[in-house]
Amino acid sequence: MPSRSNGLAAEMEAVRTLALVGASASGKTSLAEALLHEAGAIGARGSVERGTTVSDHDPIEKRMQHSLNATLMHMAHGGTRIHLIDTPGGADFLGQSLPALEAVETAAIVINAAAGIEPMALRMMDYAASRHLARLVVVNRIDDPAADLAGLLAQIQDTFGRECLPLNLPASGGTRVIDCFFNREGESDIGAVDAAHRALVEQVVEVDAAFVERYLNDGDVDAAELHAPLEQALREGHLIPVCFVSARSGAGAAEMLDIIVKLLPDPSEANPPDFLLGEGEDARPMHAKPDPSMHVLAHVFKVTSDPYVGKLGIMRVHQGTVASDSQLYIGDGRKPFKVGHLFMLQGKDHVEVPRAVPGDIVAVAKVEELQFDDVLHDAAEDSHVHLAPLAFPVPVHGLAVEPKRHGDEQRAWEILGKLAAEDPCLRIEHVAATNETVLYGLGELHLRTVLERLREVYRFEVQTRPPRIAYRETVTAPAEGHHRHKKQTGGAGQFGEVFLRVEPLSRGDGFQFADEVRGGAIPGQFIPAVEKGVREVLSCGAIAGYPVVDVRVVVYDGKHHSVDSKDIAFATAGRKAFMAAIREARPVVLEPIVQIEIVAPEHAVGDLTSDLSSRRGLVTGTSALGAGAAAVRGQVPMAELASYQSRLNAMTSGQGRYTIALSHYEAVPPNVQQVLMGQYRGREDDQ
Ligand SMILES: Nc1nc2c(ncn2[C@@H]2O[C@H](COP(=O)(O)OP(=O)(O)OP(=O)(O)O)[C@@H](O)[C@H]2O)c(=O)[nH]1
Ligand SMILES: [Mg+2]
Repeated sequence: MPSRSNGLAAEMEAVRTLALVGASASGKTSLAEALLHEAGAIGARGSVERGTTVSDHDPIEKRMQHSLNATLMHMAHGGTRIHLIDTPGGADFLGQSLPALEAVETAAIVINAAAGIEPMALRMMDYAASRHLARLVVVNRIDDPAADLAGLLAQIQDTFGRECLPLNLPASGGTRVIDCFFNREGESDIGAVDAAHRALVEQVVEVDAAFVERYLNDGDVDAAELHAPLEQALREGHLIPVCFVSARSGAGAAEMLDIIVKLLPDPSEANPPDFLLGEGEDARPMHAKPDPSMHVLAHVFKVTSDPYVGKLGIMRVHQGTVASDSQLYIGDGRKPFKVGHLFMLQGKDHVEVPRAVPGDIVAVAKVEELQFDDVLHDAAEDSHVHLAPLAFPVPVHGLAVEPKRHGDEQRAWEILGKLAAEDPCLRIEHVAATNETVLYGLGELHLRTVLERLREVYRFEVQTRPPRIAYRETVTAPAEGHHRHKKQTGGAGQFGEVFLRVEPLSRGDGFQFADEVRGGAIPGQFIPAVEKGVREVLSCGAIAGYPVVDVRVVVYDGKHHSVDSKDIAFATAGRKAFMAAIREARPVVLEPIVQIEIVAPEHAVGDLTSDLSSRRGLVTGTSALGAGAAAVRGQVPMAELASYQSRLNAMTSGQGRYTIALSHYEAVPPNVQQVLMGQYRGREDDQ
């Protein structure tokens, strides 16, 4: 009789994990539906248009007819359990699609046969390669008469390499597919099956000299014997198989299930994920072992919380077996939690399961401490294990938000904080310089869906506007300032007099304060008060109301009075002397300049560069990225990027994306400075 652990090992070998990734509208959600239907997991096949798919179950997804979240599904085929993750194809939702790659052995890059290779397919291919995943190219929509399948296959090989070889081919006008791995007979819509079979077998045997020899001697090797070299080729990226399917007609869906079960790696056949043991610079690489009898290592790659269902943590088990009575620790936390009910998800539905082996993707409910990217374990030595971080795009698209109802600020902060904790590409920040709460995301669409969720799920209304620009003030020449503060009111008076000078510092040097008062003209005990007064100006500004930076202040003389001098008098004198000095020191307003990188179709490059110049920008380089895409890099003032995404959409038919990162601060042109100073005087006058 097999021991319990052998039984679990067999259970693990019968698990496959697959993430559907690739461009928006390539048909991932429809394909998930076709696969679930083919495997018998659902009765009728739903459609994206009618809002009846298992995957797009969120009301906002249904309305938009696009996926916005990574959705988990599972099905059984040929005694094997398949975990399928459908991801959104929109570049605004990389915070959902990228973590899915941490939970699977195989990334299936779905390509819309009528649209060709789109930028998201390139991006996902790169991400999957960087995580050492097995990759499968799925050409969807073979029913579409507009599709040139032979041309597309050639383009796939040009773009992703000659190791992209079909496992099956479209036939009978795209109404079915013919296998070309196990089978070598027949004629497809795009060429003879035999030729495709040979190309595939030759590629696979290349990873093992013994097989090369057999192939050369016998002219073929039985595909049934090629399992080990096939898995090796997938692990090493020596083979990127291609399969054809129509999610709409279902042609190729059964064959795709067979491919998943028979050819794609089980958890023990894939490259182990890159874990790190230790913190910071001392962290060293560590591999989890896909062994159900070892201690547990599981990674939380998604959390969701909503007011109705509560919190759900979704984890991929990498090592050991998690059962409902398991006690698991979260990272370096000291108190374990009891797993309780374990669920496999089918879209919005839950199915309770008794345990999860390596490869399984399961959810636990109502564990409030669980956070995105946590590692769960049951052994003390694993308390400092992390998954190697993913290179998430930095959210730079900002929107200032304010609750419609006064007094709701704290609640807004809490709910937005919760949403940001679920999405690694969403950030919420209180910007002290402008006193605003700013939500940063990957694009307008991203933020719009967050605000819709806020409104529909949390019933919370906010007003939004473009964030204020974080201008700064500084000086460009040395100058002197003086102020005598004298107040005589009935009893004790106030007296303090300060002479100081300001000097410009290099950009980024901040603020320096020096005391060069000789002979006790200002007694030492009052110097901190002078500095305090000076520092008040630092945050409020002297000419346009923005923080003052990169300036050195030297207090060198003053006067005091033995009775009337006090801290408040010197603070006032210091503040006013500093303001006076700044106004004499050729002050300027500085603005943030960002590095921008725009990725867009090549034909738009001319428009993009001239548009950047018209925004006071500087183009520093352009380069071709392959597959008709190009990158434009440059520098541009942040203030010129308000609603840039819509302009970019117009110039690139919605294909363009941009990222920005703060580069440095630079003086604004004199006309802009006049405007900013005018607005400040306006505000001052109002008060
Ligand atoms: N003709 C045809 N249409 C398809 C096929 N697969 C999907 N579609 C249609 O293409 C559109 C987009 O399909 P989805 O399944 O939502 O695409 P997706 O990749 O999930 O898109 P995102 O969720 O935005 O990433 C829908 O209108 C589908 O009905 C197919 O095989 N053939
Ligand atoms: Mg979808």
